[in-house]
Amino acid sequence: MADNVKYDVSSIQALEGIEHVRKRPGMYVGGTDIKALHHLVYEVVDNAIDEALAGFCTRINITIHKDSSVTVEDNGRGIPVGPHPSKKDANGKPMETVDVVMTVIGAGGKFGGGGYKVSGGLHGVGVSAVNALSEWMTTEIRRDGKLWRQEYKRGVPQGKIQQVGKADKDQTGTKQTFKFDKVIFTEDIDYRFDTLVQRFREMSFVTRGVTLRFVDERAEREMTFYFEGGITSFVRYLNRNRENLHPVVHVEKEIENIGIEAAIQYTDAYTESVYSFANTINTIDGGTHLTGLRSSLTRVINDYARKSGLLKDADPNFSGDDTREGLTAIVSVKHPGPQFESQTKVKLMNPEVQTYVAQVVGETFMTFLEENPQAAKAIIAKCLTSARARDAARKARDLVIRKSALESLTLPGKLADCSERDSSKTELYIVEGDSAGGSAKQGRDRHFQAILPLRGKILNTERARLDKILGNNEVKALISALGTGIGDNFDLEGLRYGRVIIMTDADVDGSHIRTLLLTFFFRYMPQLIEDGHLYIAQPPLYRIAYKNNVKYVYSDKEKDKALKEIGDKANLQRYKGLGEMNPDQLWETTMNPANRTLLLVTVDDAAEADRTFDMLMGDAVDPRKKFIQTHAKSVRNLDI
Ligand code: 28F
Repeated sequence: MADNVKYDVSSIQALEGIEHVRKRPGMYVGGTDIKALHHLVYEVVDNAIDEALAGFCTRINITIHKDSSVTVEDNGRGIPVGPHPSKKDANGKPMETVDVVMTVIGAGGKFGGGGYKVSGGLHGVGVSAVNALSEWMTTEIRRDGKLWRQEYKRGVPQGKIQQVGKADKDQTGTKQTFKFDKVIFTEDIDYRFDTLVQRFREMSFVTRGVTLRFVDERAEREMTFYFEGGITSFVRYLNRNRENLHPVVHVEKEIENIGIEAAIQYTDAYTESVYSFANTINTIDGGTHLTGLRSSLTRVINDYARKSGLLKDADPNFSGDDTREGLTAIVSVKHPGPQFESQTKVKLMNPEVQTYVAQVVGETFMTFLEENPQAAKAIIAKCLTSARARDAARKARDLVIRKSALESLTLPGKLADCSERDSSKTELYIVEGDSAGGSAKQGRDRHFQAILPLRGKILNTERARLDKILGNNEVKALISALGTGIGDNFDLEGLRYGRVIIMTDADVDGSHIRTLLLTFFFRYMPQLIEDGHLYIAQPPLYRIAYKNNVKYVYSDKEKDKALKEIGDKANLQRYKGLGEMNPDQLWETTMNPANRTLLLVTVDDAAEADRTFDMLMGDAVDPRKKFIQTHAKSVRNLDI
């Protein structure tokens, strides 16, 4: 049938568009890596979310099949079937609507096409880009009592849309199934359950009343999200292990066509957990909506504290940091024309949003304080404590920073340094535990590899502020070994090793220490990460011996594959920790540049760790343990 297809003007443009997407995937989905792969799913789900935000859809089902094809199905109106109102071919004949949506690059996205797109906005490139990057894609539409189907290969329609059955009159919706094109994406990547779950959870929190069901047929796992209370539920969820000071304060208003919603609750925690969303996208770099929320809370709390005499004339105002400690809040805006800082940085820039959010949140929170004096008192007492603690911590930290500048002149005793002095050639392995440290010292190439063993728990103080970590001896040793200083004194010029490699066990403690180190680097030495100096070592999970050969594998998938090839003559050993490997094995598998794989840590990874740190350092022990355990494996893969 494909032979009979004549390409009209729009469809010729579509073909050129498809070619361009396949040639330059980076411009449309941000690359060909695992992030870009997940992007495909978000793009399709975004369309269903849009249909939900428009008020026509209540259920969204997402399924990853065994072959890694993905189905997304909604119970919305269904993409209209029939001629498209504006896209015409060379003969003046209109194109089929579904083909416009599925093949004209930018038709459904932010490049226009009428009717604004609420969800997404950041990607917003349209489902046509997903189609172009898929080996095949099938669209099924239920509408007007009929079931329609259209198929595509690498973005090209395979004939004309066909009616393939009937549907109940009240059964409408859109179903998209696609298989990402292996030719395009980085070899051997696949969807990660946890990454997708995280995104779907966030999406459903900010789209109240929609049930999102996610099934992973590869591992027979599934999750359903439904949040009746929207972001209020989100705040309750975040504070589930914390002691709160008052019920969640919620506000929802529309100003100048911009939907503004916020939910706020203070707890006795030391950290701030504030998340911002623009058109359901988690804006991890914040932006004007977040600034508006924060500034209004600081202003209102100061105003109220003065008025009520809780803050005396002689006391200075609370700083932003003081009013943020223990704050859990979500701000979510729905904007018809969102401006983002750039394609990759997720930061909202529209200036008017700051004013509107500050106004709406300020009014609501002031009213709340006035009507709930007990809660107000508790919040202000918390701010006072935090102001005092911050003052004390600042003094302590300055001391440590000044001292560490001095101490960095002497190298720590436990550092096994390398002989090479040219930092473009040197590597520092930060190793957990003395026994693993011993193997690493013996196994390394001492010419360019230095080893710094850190003892077991770098941090055992519950609920410690990160400031405290600076006083820790292990961390002090790390700072001096690196030679850069920290905080305001940081100087990349001083860096003694071109690569700084975190090497920890693939178990719970290992992932805890890794998270802690990532958080430390993120907060005190971000340039180290930005400049691409920080890595994570990948020790093997198994050793497979057969006949006279030995093979090391780094994932369960690889292990299964290898065992299939070798058969049952194989002798399998699982490595529980680095300490179980002898020095030669450690060198061969994890340290030898010829064989090893290193994961480069990006700022995103570290920011994730920083958020995770919050959760790891929370109050209740059980949920924390559980979190670390369920995430231990994925932390290994940097999917924290
Ligand atoms: C599985 C992912 O993509 N859902 C969608 C709709 C509904 C309409 C629509 C979509 C019409 C003219 C483009 C229906 N009825 N889920 C989805 N649900 N697209 S995608 O319209 C597309 C536009 O050009 C829809 C009336 N208006 C819109």
